[in-house]
Amino acid sequence: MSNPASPPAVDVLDERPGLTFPPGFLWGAATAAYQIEGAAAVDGRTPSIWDTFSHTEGRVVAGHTGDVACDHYHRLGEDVALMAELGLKSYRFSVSWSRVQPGGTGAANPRGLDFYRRLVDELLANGIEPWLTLYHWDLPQPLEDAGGWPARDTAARFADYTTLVADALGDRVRYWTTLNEPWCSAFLGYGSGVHAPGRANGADAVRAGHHLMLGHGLSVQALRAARPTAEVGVTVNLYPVDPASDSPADSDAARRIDGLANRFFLDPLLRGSYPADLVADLRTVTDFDHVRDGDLATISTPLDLVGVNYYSRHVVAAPTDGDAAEPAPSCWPGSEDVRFVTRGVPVTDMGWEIDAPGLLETLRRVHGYTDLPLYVTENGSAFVDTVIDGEVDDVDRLAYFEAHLRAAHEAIDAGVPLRGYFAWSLMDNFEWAWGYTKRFGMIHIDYDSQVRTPKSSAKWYASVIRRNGLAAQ
Ligand code: IFM
Repeated sequence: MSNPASPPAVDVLDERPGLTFPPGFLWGAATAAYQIEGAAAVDGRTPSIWDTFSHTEGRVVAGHTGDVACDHYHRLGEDVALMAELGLKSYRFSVSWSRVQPGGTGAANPRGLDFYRRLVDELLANGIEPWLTLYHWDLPQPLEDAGGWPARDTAARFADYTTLVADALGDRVRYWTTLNEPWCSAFLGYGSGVHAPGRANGADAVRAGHHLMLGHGLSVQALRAARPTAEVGVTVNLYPVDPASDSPADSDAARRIDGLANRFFLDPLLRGSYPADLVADLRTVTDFDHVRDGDLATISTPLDLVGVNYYSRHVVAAPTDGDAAEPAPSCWPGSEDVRFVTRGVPVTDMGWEIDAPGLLETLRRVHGYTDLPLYVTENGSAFVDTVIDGEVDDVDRLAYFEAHLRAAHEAIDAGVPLRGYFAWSLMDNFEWAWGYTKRFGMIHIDYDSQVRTPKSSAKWYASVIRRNGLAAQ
């Protein structure tokens, strides 16, 4: 029992100091074409693998598709005005390959390119730096029909498409990302099949990962040729991977998953080689005969920046007896039976553990690979939002951003050249296999009326941008 004479307790642990970010820190928000644009069959756009996948029964929750999404294609002016109200310094969007080069080969579609020209011009007119991602998972369907990313030729097609976009937009876009999260394209798209195109074959997933990176390298070279002054990078999604215990078996499970999740991409892209232990782990899956002389040199073509997408941490344990039966389709080929463990810490609506220190750890790790400028190109959380009297008070999302920005600031203090941060996402959108059932946005979308409502997190983020940092609490 407390002593009634003592003063009320002061929770000093909850007093957090204000933090200022370096001058010029690039505050942004991100989206992706298929997740927001809609207008799936408008102005010459043809299907991508996500159109096909979402229209296939049983692939996406509740049969949701990106046909309309946030109708951003028709609401570009309103959406850029909302970005300007937020005070965004930069907006990261992706280009729909099927919109600007229907079918994935041949001539450009001028009406598709016009949409992005208008978007970029509107951003620039509002003082917002456009940040263009060339590939956020939406391969033109005919390229999938010709073999998709497991086929080497897709990498060359990606380079052609890059040139076409660079020729059209390179005069007004400074920042370019080739790929977004190649792990998802390769291992969810071709390994477990929970993402488009929905194929489930470990060897195909590994080949797809390699050809995505090859396409990236060719794309960097195409961008350099078309626009020597462009700032070019790639975005990878990374996770700290911890063993559930200090047993050697759990440590080995963590090493294996870290190899597939992180080093599969970081090592070729930034060091020009595949890690030997990863190649050994995958020996029952593939003999890597798809890797040709010169590929790794192309993949590691020098960059100007690296984009890091961070959401959560993996904690893993060794298989228990009996786990190794018939391997089910998996996004962890060769390591299908590793167990993913939950620690009982708070999670988001995706079930992903909230782990802000993991962002610091991840940024320090990438900096260990390279001195290049780093950007957090995505970070955010899904929570169930409720609109009450026209307001959405998303305190959990706001707290998630706040904690991760503190971790980002700690990374800068630790010497990481972190130059910017992009919240995922500007607005609620089509969350892939989850359809519209998961909301990541700072702006609420009513999918019936298309009314946009900035949530509390949006107003808070605007104040962070204004003061270039976090207020004391
Ligand atoms: O919505 C996705 C985005 O497309 C890629 N990064 C992770 C986000 C949340 O799942």
